[in-house]
Amino acid sequence: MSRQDGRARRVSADHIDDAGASILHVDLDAFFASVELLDHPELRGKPVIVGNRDGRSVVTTATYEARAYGVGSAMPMARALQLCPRAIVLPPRHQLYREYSERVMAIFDTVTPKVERLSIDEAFLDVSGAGRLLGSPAQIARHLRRRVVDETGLTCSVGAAGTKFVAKLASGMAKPDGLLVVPVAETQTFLHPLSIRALWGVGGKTEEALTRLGLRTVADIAETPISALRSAVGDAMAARLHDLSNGRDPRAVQTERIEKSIGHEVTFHEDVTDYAQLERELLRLSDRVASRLRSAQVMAGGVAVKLRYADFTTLTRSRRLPEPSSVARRIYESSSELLRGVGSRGRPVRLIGVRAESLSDGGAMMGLWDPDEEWREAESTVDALRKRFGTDAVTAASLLAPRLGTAGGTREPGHSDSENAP
Ligand code: TTP
Ligand code: MG
Repeated sequence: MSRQDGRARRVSADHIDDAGASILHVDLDAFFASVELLDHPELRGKPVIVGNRDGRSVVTTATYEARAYGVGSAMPMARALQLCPRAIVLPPRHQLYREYSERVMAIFDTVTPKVERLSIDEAFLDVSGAGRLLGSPAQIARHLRRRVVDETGLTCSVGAAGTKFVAKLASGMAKPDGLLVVPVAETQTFLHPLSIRALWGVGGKTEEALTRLGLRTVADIAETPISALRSAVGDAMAARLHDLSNGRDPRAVQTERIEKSIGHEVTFHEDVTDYAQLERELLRLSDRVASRLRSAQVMAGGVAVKLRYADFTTLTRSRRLPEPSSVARRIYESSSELLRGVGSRGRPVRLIGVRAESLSDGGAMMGLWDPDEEWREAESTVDALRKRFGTDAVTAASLLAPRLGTAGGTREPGHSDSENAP
């Protein structure tokens, strides 16, 4: 998609047909950086990066002024500072961001009970029932944006549409500090010129396969018979692409959260400095977490990694998954990226943990559009085997063997596990 630097910003005029555009996607602008600016007003208008300066760290987020230089989330810090040498780098203060997140979410909760929190700074709101009290979707969105800025000093962007998928795309285009309403009747016109990458789940191999067929825009996909899509990207992905490109997205705003998170952590008897061993632990923990997600029939929207060093300093890093998942491989991929982002290799670690966050009801999506169908099935088979033969009968390594070669996932002697879903 676009570079998310605000250059392609699209917002709605005051009088727009918003009937039925009652799903709002709200996302705070440059969230961590914007919170920092509240404490450092003298830095307003300057390129500011949030992240650790040390060599191997990555950018957590950056102000739009820094994004103009090409700086973006997850970029190595060293690269970001090459692109924008005069950027001011501030270390993250996660607790503070959580507090602001709670305050913003509490504002959403006063607008409608139908709020689905997606991550620390974004949520879907279904305002179809809120109309009598607060007005039309666009009026509600304006009211909400005003309240968020008045009560917290933070700006957010809102997309309003008939479906979640389109609302989320719209908020992204409205950034920063904008509102974009996609009238329901114009959903197709809105979607069709977009690149295939705008479609949820399209990247990497799927994108390559579609490009090979000569498909470049959403309109191209909408016009392709589903049978042709099936042979290119498989049944589940074809069904999803066919629906999304035609403006259909059956997912409802989900308010119920079964649990807040599911996590496992391990305390080593002897501090670990070997990076490969930490990676192996992540693999094993990811496998456990995923297995519990599946048995609870939920999907994780995000993953967090916790590290406690020998001196007892503890840090957690989290990120959202490209899309909700209950597949060990996905949890592992994200958690190991997080571990890599921490830097400070070689520092003795006493505890490591993996936590699946932003859980949502898996049933709504599974089987409908599920590009990870094969992995999920394989892993479910493992679940069944474990039920019969015990947890250690099938190791994490055997799950992920094709990619990870010899990484051993069996229990290392000399550490204790804890399970800690709240
Ligand atoms: P985003 O909403 O993706 O990004 P943002 O709010 O900084 O910027 P914008 O929405 O205007 O494009 O993520 C919210 C916060 O989550 C972000 O401020 C920092 C954190 N985050 C990470 O820690 N790692 C990541 O890889 C990403 C994408 C975000
Ligand atoms: Mg944001």
